[in-house]
Amino acid sequence: MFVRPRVSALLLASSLAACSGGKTREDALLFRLTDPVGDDHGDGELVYPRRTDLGRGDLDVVSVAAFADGEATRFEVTFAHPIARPSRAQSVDLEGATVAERARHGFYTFNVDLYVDQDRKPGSGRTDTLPGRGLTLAAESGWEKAVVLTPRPYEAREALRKTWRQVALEDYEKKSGGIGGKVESELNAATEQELEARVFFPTVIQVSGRTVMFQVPDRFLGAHASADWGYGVAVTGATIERRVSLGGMFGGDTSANQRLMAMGIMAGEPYNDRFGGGRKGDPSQSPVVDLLVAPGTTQEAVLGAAKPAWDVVVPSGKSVVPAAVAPDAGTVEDAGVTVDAPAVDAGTVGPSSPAP
Ligand SMILES: [Ca+2]
Ligand SMILES: [Ca+2]
Repeated sequence: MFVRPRVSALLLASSLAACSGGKTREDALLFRLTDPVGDDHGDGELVYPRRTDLGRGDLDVVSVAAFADGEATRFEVTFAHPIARPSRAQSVDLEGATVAERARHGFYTFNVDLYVDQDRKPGSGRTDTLPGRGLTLAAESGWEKAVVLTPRPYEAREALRKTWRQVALEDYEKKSGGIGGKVESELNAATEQELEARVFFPTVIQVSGRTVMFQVPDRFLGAHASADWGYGVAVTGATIERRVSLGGMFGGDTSANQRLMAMGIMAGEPYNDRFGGGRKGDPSQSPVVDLLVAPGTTQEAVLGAAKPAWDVVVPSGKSVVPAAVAPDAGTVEDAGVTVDAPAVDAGTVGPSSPAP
């Protein structure tokens, strides 16, 4: 199952290289979302880990843009600070591996999740987020596709596959008792199918200054990313050390990275690999550092103690299609949310543009 992503990654890598830095005349801005500067504090109280290579501003997203790029969408996520590059001098775990060996795609301190609500139909799609994110999307913001930009995409995919497989096995066991070999392989195949259809881990990635660019092929999203779809964007701190498998040969799977590469949060002072400032008595608090939210709500509220459902942001501002009264989806009125208009900005926005 790793053959296909690697092969297509190579093809995309060569096409990206041919475009010299990812910018071509055909570049067309599909949409751009902006996020406040200085809100990389989760619910308002999150404290960065105690370490020298990660601090305030480093995980602060200021914009997320999407460009048509051949048979793919190129996303560009821009942070407030230059992106930390993996070092060959810094070792990351007890095995003595360096950060550069663990993270081979030019970044290592963050994950960016993109939950894409393609049909905008209430009640359609998944509302859960990836393990370790601690967030739930609103029923009218269910996602059909998720894109997970993470420093170790192959390992993250494998970890998610193991988690989903475990959930599938447990669900089946609860309903039907024991699991035979045939059923188990059917569940494995169904899990792999769901993962392939639903979640994409980019491997064609470029880091330039404050911006990380990554490609998502049209064959995954079904088309270029649309300004009429909804996007849920969440940034977490990344962990890149290798988890050691402690058994789990039968049933219980302890080798899966249960937080899927996301750094956790705890009450009180931060550690080297954990955010601090978490709420006491709230072990399920989201460790998300920066979040894009729809107009009318705040990041601090969504990540706060009340944990309201999280709404995706629709770049075009078009409202949800009411299921019962939508004879023609093309006539839905504009809700008036302000976002950069691609027609005006196309060609003027690029990886080197200063953020607002
Ligand atoms: Ca921000
Ligand atoms: Ca934010």
